Amino acid sequence: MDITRTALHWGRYDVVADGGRVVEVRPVPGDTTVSAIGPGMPEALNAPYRLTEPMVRKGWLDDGPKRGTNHRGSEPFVAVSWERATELAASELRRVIDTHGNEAIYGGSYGWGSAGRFHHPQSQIHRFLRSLGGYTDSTGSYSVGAMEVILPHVIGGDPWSIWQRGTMWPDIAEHGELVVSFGGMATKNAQLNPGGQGRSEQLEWQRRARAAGVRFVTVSPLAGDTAADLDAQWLPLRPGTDVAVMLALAYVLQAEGLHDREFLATCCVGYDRFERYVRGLDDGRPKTPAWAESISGVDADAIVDLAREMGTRRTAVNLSWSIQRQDHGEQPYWMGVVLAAMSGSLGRPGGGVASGLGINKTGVRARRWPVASLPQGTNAVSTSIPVARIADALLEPGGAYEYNGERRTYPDLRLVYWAGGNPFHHHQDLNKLAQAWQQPETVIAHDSWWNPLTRFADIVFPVATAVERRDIAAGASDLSLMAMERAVAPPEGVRTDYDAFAGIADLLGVGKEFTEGRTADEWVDELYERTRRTFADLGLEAPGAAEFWRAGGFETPEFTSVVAGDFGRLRDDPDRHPLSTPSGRIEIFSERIAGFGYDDCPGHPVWLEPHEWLGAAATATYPLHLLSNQPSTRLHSQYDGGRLSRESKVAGREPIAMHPDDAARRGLGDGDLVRVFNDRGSMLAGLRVDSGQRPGVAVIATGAWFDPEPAGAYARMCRHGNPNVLTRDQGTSRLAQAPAPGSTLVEIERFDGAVPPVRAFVPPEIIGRDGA
Ligand SMILES: Nc1nc2c(c(=O)[nH]1)N[C@H]1C(S)=C(S)[C@@H](COP(=O)(O)OP(=O)(O)OC[C@H]3O[C@@H](n4cnc5c(=O)[nH]c(N)nc54)[C@H](O)[C@@H]3O)O[C@H]1N2
Ligand SMILES: Nc1nc2c(c(=O)[nH]1)N[C@H]1C(S)=C(S)[C@@H](COP(=O)(O)OP(=O)(O)OC[C@H]3O[C@@H](n4cnc5c(=O)[nH]c(N)nc54)[C@H](O)[C@@H]3O)O[C@H]1N2
Ligand SMILES: [Mo]
Repeated sequence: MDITRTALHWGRYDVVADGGRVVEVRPVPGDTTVSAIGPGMPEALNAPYRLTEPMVRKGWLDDGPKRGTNHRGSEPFVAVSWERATELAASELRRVIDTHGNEAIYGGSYGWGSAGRFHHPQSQIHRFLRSLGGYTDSTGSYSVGAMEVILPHVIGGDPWSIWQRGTMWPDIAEHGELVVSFGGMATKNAQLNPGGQGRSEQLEWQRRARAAGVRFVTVSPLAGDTAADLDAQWLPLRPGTDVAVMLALAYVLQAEGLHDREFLATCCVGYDRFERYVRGLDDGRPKTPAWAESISGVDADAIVDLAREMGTRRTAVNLSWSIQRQDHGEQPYWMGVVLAAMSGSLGRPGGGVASGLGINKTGVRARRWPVASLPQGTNAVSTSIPVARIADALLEPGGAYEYNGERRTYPDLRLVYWAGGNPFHHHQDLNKLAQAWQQPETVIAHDSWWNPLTRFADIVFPVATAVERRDIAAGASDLSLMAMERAVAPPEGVRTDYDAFAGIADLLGVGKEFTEGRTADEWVDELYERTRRTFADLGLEAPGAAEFWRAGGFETPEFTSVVAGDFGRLRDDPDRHPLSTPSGRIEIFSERIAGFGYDDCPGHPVWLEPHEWLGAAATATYPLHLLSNQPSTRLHSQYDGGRLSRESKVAGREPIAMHPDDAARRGLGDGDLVRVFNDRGSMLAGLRVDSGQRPGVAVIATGAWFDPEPAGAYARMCRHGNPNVLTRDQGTSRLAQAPAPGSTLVEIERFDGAVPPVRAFVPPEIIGRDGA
């Protein structure tokens, strides 16, 4: 038995290997915060659906690259040698670049990968494609796509700056009195940290704030979105109606004179126009608590009480990321800032506005010591698409769209190269994506498993997992710099992303540019030395390499002490400390956005009905609102075949929860196999009856591997429960064009058909070996 310590997004573990196979993954002794995802990994690492040789889709191999008429996702594969796969990928990249130019390559490759500064797959693919002359990239994220575009207009700064500028836990614990969370602070979302979780500190800080007397309010369709021991008050609402509740809170603050007039006048612009809207002076519709109750279902008296409390106590408004992953997702974020500005707490310690408290290390600390990463070079192609417009881009080359004040056209994409991320997990309306995915001439993908991404590819490179590589891990705002020792060698036939790219780069004559003559291990050592030098320049002595690897890591001190953010400085002296908005103030009204002329995102925050919600006419056919939130048993689709996730399934499918009244009305019971459907698609799921959610709402986690039924009466139904067969592929608005899976209506019935087995973990048909 060999025991090796490593770090993953979900914590630090000791990996136990026997005969070159991982047999156990156990938490580092003494760490009680670590996630249960780790111990379930061996099943997936050694699974029969692990990729152990390069594969090429039969149709692509026989007919060569074709446009539009492909059958990706339903054809068998042919196993090939690494040499052959490398040659095929290199000559195809050469052909596409020579015939169509580098812009024809889509290398946006959105998504997560594994922990590690060097082997981070997106850094690898971007460096590789840049060494070839560039590619069409993606902008923004599925996480906070609407926030990233709206907040720079409203509070200035870079798209994620709220992460550092929002209210922090240490301040809340010391000075705060009330935290009002729209979308809660689900404890499941604290078990991860992108880049590597040292020790999870999120829940500890929540408890400290509670112990210091802070009161919590959760505005959310689910009671369980806040830890039980915080004794939060639960205000259940209809999904997608947060803006209505916030507007009514603003109405009460204004009507009772509790709004911070001086701050609104000196540190903000446009309050007067917004106030006219709140009072209904132009549209004849005052945004009263009764009005908000009719939309959101939140009790009007509770809104009045909450507004009074917000206007008189030190309050932090917390905006979960889920509330902007929906139709008009820009509005709750804009309105959340305005509400904080009105409350009198913005710019005062422990009060104000935060985004994503509860997730990862949000609010724990603003920064960590800077750690070196693989340099990516510059992209010679400037074209990019908003990340969630991928299906539209593939379907409409040259098609026009609007984005953040610009009129743009989609590039003509011929080749898609993916390493890190899984579009058949993260994208909406997967039936539409599966169709769009037939357009490009070639799809190349790297992954470790036969999952939906690799099944829908032409050339597949089988790559090593995090426990099969040596690297250095450092998570966002984490104090730990962690050694990732290689626990086992990759299985026979498996190589790293780096070696795959280096091989192709060599054939294309840019091997030296890509590798700089270093092996992967030499790069890791180089990155550690670069990190040490940076730390030393900033006055911190890190251990030498030998000591770092011997000790398994290095704990840094705090990088900066928590300081009152720039909203505090703005409040103190707005002329001396303006924000980087056009006015230098918080833009309650934005002339720039108003100038874009978008009816789906006008000049100040407004309530706009989502396309699908519980108040829509479509509820006559699809009466349930489907939430697809982050899984507690996985990181997205990663380790869906691991033990924790497999054991959570109901009737062999992803569990879906609904209220007892909704279940009773349909004659459904706990454990039933159900069919969930709307006009876009359908899926099977296993029913859990749960009174901890608002009636009318069904909840299923994202991440079950997409498993479409090939033919017959239920053709294209996902047999396994991937909710993205049901979600709508439509941008939040013309401003951000961000994904909006949160606005989805469905109906649910018992599944009475012949029960199809789940085949997500059964490899596709492999017919022969090329050249053998
Ligand atoms: N309906 C709905 N959809 C959603 C969301 C939602 O709330 N509802 N949430 C959205 C959000 S916030 C996000 S961030 C996305 C997440 O979407 P993704 O980030 O695409 O999801 P993952 O499952 O983490 O995909 C990571 C993939 O990379 C592979 N991988 C891991 N390590 C490596 C590596 O070292 N090399 C290579 N080549 N591959 C590797 C994994 O096997 C996996 O297939 O989903 C979005 N989609
Ligand atoms: N275990 C685990 N943790 C994760 C991840 C994971 O895959 N697994 N993913 C990570 C990533 S990439 C991200 S981006 C973050 C995402 O963080 P979030 O987007 O905040 O997480 P979600 O779980 O999607 O949503 C949180 C809650 O919001 C509530 N909600 C949904 N719609 C509405 C609404 O309209 N109004 C209100 N008020 N509430 C609503 C739901 O009840 C849901 O449980 O989580 C991170 N943490
Ligand atoms: Mo995310």
